[in-house]
Amino acid sequence: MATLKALIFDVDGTLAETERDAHRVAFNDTFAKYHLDWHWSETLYGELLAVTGGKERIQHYWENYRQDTPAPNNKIELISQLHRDKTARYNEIISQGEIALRPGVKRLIQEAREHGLSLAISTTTSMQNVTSLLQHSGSADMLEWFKVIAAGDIVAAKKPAPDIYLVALEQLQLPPEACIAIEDSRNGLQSAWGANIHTVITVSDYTRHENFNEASLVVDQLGEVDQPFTVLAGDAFGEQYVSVNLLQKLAANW
Ligand code: XBP
Ligand code: MG
Repeated sequence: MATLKALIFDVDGTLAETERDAHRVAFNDTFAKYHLDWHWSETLYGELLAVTGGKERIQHYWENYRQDTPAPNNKIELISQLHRDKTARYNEIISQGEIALRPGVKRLIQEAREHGLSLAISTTTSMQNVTSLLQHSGSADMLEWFKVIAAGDIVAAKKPAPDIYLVALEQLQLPPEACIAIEDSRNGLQSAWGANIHTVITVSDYTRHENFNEASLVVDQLGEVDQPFTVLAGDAFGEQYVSVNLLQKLAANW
């Protein structure tokens, strides 16, 4: 039996559906700007998501799909430059405010605050991207609600490695059994579970077919009072949406 003290949220796919209409578009716009004949279709992007991290994804694509594109001596620097431009473009897209938070995200975060739980983020994407998503899709002060934000290149090994969750635990100064991770992908689940953190999965557009065997609960969305979730695996104790009460019931069974 564990007492829940913190929720640790993934970002892309979990807080918002950012991948297809924001990250993917930003990558493609950047490739066009650099006159590269690269285009990531919605389907191809789903395959490429197996590799986490934008720079790592570009390198993986170049080396495995486009060996016909000549590589300059400063290839790694060029990838970093492409990625900087992609981040700028992503921030432009997010600042238009058209990518909404997923159902139940803001409600659960507010509920957690009312219960005195700490909030953290554990993500592969950059601090800059997290900041603009919370600001434009959440609210002006939402960033301040999070005690810890573990993001991007602060770890050498990105998800599915556990490192980014281990950083979050260290900064929260909590043991894994006092926390629950909210994730949307197999890579994210492996990362959290690798740090011994129990995980609730809210499947996203690109991840609903993935294997979530190690998860405590798998749902199609966090849900709202008037918009119940569908339970895909695990026991939701008859609840209709992911509430602090439900997360505490899950924790009581660890
Ligand atoms: C998802 C990812 C990220 C984004 C791109 O991370 O794999 O790499 O697709 O982000 P998570 P950057 O779900 O863990 O947040 O281009 O900023 O690396
Ligand atoms: Mg994710």
